[in-house]
Amino acid sequence: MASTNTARSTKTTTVNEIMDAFKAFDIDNSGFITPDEIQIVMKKLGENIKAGDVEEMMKAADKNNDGKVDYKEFTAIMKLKDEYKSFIID
Ligand SMILES: [Ca+2]
Repeated sequence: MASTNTARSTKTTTVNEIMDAFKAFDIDNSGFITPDEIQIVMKKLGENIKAGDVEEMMKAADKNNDGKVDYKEFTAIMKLKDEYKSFIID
């Protein structure tokens, strides 16, 4: 009888969690997160975020400089910034 090698890895951030967070930010369902959406969602979460903070987040996330954060860029920032994740998921 062959034994199957089932190596299980526990990821800190699952794809589903990232997808949920992305959808939470992507208010108009455009597939992109805009600075406006970041500001709205942060306010909803009770974060008193300033325009400068949004700018900082955009700078960090927007790798191709199109002024929007796509899912790929969002995934990268989520994996990088675990502290963002903790208050998004809460
Ligand atoms: Ca972008």
